[in-house]
Amino acid sequence: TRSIRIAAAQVGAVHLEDTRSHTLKRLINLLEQAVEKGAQVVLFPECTFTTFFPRHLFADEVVLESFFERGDITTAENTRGIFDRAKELSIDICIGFAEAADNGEHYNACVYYHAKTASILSKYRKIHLPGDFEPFPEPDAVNQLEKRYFKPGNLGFNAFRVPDLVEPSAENGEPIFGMMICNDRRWAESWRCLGLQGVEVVLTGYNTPGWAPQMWGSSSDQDPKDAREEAIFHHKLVMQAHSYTNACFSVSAARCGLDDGKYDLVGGSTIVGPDGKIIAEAKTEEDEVIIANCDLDLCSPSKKRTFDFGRHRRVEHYSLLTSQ
Ligand code: ING
Repeated sequence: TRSIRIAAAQVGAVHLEDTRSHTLKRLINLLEQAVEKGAQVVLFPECTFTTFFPRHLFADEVVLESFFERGDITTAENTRGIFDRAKELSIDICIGFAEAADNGEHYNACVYYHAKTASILSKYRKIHLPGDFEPFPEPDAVNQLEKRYFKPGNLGFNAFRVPDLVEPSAENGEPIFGMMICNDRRWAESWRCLGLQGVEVVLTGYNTPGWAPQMWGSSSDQDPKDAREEAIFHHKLVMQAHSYTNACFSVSAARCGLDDGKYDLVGGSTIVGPDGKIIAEAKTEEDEVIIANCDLDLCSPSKKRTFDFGRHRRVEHYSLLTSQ
């Protein structure tokens, strides 16, 4: 079979004042837990080396730049530790970070690191940036300033084959992975771009507020408990629906918990099968590893029948999708 043991490393609260080394140690600890559970691949959340800083407005450029990684993330001071440990443990990781790119632009990025060759197989830069450029006028608003701090990704949605995870002689060949980040998962286009490349596993890290009425455009007299439950419902809804309609597994890893005791991020890390059913999900909103055996050949029946894109899709009727 082409079964892979894939884990999601959910990361609990990360505070503005937490040191880089403290947070990195937590990530390495999660990696080691995943290895103990037999994981071959571990997904980490979006922007996971620091607190989710796009919720803040920074006047000081130097402070803002401190949240970004520059140069080779596998050898940079603040981040190399997780890649060195992944190499030692021979486990692949997908991990999100804020990228200060060589072209002078800033992106919300993630990489797939292949332990056996100690190399980055693929990099993705978040295309759908939610929220706003300017903060809301209300002083107590929960802001989301990704449009201020990042440029839309310029690498597209690229599926890629990962060597050394299954028997090379297996009929359907090496597993086909794809990556997206947080808000991307709410847009069917992200998934279909990967689905059309035959993707079998979609990896998605996320930071999703449990309470952000201004950003949602909902009235702030909404019951916070209901709002939080709805945020988790919508997260699972899109992971399940798009896994089903693209006949692929999906893995999601939350940055969650109460950053700085006040900024609420929801958990709900999941592993979903090609039938859209949840096969593993986090029980806490803390650091937690979830894991599942993903038999990729379970995607085939749906890719060959119900969602055989070649036989059933009628692209001559879809021009609106790329013209506006
Ligand atoms: N966070 C949120 C997300 O897409 C959001 C932003 C939440 C947008 C809810 C709309 C509704 O999960 C990030 N980082 O994209």
